[in-house]
Amino acid sequence: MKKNITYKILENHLVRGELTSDAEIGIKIDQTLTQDSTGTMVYLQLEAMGVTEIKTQLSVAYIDHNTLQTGFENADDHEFIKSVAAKYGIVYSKPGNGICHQLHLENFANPGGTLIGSDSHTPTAGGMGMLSIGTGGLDVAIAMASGEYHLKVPKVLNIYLTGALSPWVSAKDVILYILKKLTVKGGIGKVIEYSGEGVHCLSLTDRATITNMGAELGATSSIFPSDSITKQYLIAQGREEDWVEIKADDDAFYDETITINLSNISPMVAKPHSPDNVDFISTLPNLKVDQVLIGSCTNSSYKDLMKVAAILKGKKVHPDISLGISPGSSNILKMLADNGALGDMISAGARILECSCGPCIGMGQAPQSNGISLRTFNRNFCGRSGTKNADIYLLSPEVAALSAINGYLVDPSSLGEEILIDEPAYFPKDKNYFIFPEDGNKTLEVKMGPNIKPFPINTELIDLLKGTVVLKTLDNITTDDIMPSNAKLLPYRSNIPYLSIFCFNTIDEHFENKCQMYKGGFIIGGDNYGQGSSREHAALVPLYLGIKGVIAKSFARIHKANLINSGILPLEFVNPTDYELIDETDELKIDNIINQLKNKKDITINNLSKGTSFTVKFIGSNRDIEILLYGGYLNYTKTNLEGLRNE
Ligand code: MIC
Ligand code: SF4
Repeated sequence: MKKNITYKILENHLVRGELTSDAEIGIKIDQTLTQDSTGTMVYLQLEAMGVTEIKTQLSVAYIDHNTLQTGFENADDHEFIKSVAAKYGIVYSKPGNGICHQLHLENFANPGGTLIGSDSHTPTAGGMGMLSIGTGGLDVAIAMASGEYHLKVPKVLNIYLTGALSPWVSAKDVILYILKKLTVKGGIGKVIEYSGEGVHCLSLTDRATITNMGAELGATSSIFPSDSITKQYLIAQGREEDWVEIKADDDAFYDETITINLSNISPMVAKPHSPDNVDFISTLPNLKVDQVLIGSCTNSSYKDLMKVAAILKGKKVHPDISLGISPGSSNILKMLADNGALGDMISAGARILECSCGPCIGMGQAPQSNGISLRTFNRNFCGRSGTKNADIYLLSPEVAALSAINGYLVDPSSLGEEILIDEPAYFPKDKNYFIFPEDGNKTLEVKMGPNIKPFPINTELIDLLKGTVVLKTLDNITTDDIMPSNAKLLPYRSNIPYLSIFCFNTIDEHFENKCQMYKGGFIIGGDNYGQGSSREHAALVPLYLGIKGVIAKSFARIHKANLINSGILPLEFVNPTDYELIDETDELKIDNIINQLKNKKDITINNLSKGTSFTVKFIGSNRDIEILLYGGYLNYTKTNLEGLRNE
């Protein structure tokens, strides 16, 4: 069979199973990354496995999400991560260095390699032809311990790009256009592979913007070929030796192909409150704006920020607007400082923020009440900005900068000649924010601050499950809904008991009380339950509160894996209309669950309150079933790790 890029990389890394559509395989993982808000849990889990060494070629621990340090909690978490990094030989990226995905692209990602990361936007490295997948933290810990990651062979969707971008249309518009077409569910179970002559008009960081937001499509990963543009970027980063050509065979097999003519795309915007609520900017004339934020792992590259600086040069930010800019990395910030672009931004009246995720994860810059905020970020879920009644619009850096001057959302289509910025021929090689294992203090002592609390571990599955429906949700529930993140809560990512008070807070502020009252139970969900981030807190906190199962119409990939990893049953309605017949507070009972799971039969659930029954199914591999029987992946791994490492 003529191979696509995804299959080529999977084949080169295959250590278990057969590379056929839908089969469960194990692949060798070359690199892992973590960030601080998921990282503490990852390293607690690694410690809990009792391993003495890690098996990956490279693992990096970035500190980028919570760098505010409003109390001791975060600084303690950073110290914990730093001490574990020193113990295991993990590269540590200090706060201030930048956003994990931008930094990984600059410093470590390599074409043809495999990467998993405890952050949903890990596929950013797919812009460089690396097969990179966002996973829950435990998957990363286990990949470090065993060198392996298990996944179902994804379908491969080829997006064939023709034409070229029109003036003032950028990579952000391309991915927003695709989101409009495919929706937040369109990528589930798929790797999205880009091909066609249109690929050649996209720079390396343009490609990374597109693969980054493949996460918003629910895709397992997104990937571009590695070509002369990739090579040029690696040369500029002083890493030419990392370049290899990666391309699909002529007439490669794809499960599906969509053709998109780049020339047909106009400037786009994602309207509140979902990244797929996309429209042409021209449909929103006269939108008065209060705040503009430029940055995040999607759009904080050198090229993006140079365009912004060129637009702001000699102009003034509108009096009614607060403009914030957070560069993706310290090296980008240095380049902007050295070439005068930073001065142009400051002269225009921009607020320069730290090189970190910052407002993208609600760490500061919450908009005013009912505020309108334009952002170059990737998610605009309700409440994520820190202001529940604010309206967040996602768009390109160019349009963000133009609007910051104008005071209104600007449609750039009629502006004529656009500003063109090339990738630089040379990036600085300062690496002083990194601590490499050879430079670090080789102490084996792990530093645990008082805010780092034990995390819940499930027990073996029991045969009779009984419980109350504590919550029934609508479709597309996000992990931001399940376990909100903001400046007040992010400091507690290593304190599950405290976080539990806020579980589902934006949907039902009594959720935690109800869980206490009913001693846990079940959640009923709609379609695409758990979309968005990789945070396993959205499974660990419900586990802590006694949730035994989530019964939904369908699940988002990473969250479903996190539920399995925690030993919480993710069950799907056989007949989705049964969803309508269940209410909160109904008592549910599942008999003989172990055999029903093992036999892979539809599972009968009795609704004791209504005197009815309905059927659900568990969609997963034999291995997933084993993990559930053990009460989660950590229990399973503790028993099976030696086997895994020795094979
Ligand atoms: C996000 O963008 O939602 C986050 C914050 O980066 C998350 C990780 C987290 O919740 O810590 C993600 O994308 O996985
Ligand atoms: Fe950070 Fe935002 Fe990117 Fe998540 S999406 S990694 S919070 S910049």
